[in-house]
Amino acid sequence: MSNSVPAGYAPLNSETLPFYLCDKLPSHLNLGGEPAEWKVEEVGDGNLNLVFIVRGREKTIVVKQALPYVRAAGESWQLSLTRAYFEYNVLNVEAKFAGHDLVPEVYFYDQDMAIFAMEFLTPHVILRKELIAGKTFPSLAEDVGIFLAKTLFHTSDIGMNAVDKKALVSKFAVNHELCQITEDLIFTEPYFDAERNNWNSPLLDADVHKIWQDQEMIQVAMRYKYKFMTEAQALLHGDLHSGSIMVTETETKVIDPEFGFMGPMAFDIGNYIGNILMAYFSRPGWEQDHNKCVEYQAYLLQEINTTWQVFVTHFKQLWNDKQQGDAFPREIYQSGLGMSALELAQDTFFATLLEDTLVNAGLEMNRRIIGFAGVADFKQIADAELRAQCERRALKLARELIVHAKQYKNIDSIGQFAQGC
Ligand code: SR1
Ligand code: MG
Repeated sequence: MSNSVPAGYAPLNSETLPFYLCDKLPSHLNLGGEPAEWKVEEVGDGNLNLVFIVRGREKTIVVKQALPYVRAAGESWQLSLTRAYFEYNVLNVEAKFAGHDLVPEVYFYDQDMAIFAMEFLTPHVILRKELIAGKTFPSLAEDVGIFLAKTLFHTSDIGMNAVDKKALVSKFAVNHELCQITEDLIFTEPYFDAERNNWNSPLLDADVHKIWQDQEMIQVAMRYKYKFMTEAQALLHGDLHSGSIMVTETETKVIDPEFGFMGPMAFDIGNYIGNILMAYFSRPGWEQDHNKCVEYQAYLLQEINTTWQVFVTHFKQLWNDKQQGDAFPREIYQSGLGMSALELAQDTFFATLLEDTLVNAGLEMNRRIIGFAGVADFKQIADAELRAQCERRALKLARELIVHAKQYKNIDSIGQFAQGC
């Protein structure tokens, strides 16, 4: 795939999109009425792309188009259009393994225009907004745990045959530009005085300067950057934060996998947990009633525990029942050494995965507080001093997770440290 802008590419707007779509929409996708009467709204509030809702008389769809630059930074930060290709393809792989209960349906993709159309999710709302509003979701932890187990297991050498798995590695290795954004923004820039960093200054200046001197933590961050760059374990969503999940009371849909590539499983799990922890630490900035605040924080810790437990249970079940996958082969475990050896192998696997998950959660928290791409949970707290207090506590836990991850033998115990922050 080329990084240049194809001759046929032009960014669309609310006026031009209907005319583009009437040529491109597959015949089974009838929005109803004339294109001129379709109601089009640009609703993108993410860092990268244009996102349109197109409402016809009978059907509404979402259309997402990549820009040749980072939307949140402007044209000075060029970025190739290929991310639309990766997002479309990751959505298809995720849907194959996790199903359309958890992943939206995609309708078509046009490479020249770096655009694809997908299911309009309604009345779903972005999870981050709902967490800030203090809402609870009875099936969220179960859904995210299952999403992680199915997508990570089936695209790993444990659950997929080696030829198919290596084909995925090759296909998604070309997403190197978005990988580099992650490598820079998560693993490198928060740990030195990078121009793009953007923290709650001057209140956090001293805290951030201290982090730049924290050799113990920085060495771990660099080790995990290397793991991110080299451990092609499974197809990652690549950006699994609470802004990449849409929810209703009963449904969960994972969107926006344009950062997808074959990387370490712990990156996705840690990213998600890190974001729930940021909801936890930002809570006092949103909820003045102390009891309600504590109650919601307890709910968030419980969400983390359940997500991890559901993930492990489902991943283990898939592993026990597996029919293919050259790692941990059936010949050895299902019929040779037997189930007790399999349990031992799994215990070791999940112990390492938990350690790596906690480190990645801590790294995600650091970067959202220090680096270029902050999160609304903290950034939209109006009182800068209160925000700084919340962020300082989060930075304390982040350091603990990064430096002492090995000491946490089960996920529950991080809740105790979080409460002590
Ligand atoms: C330049 S992109 C900044 C961030 O936005 C995306 O959602 C990813 O989290 C990325 O790191
Ligand atoms: Mg995104």
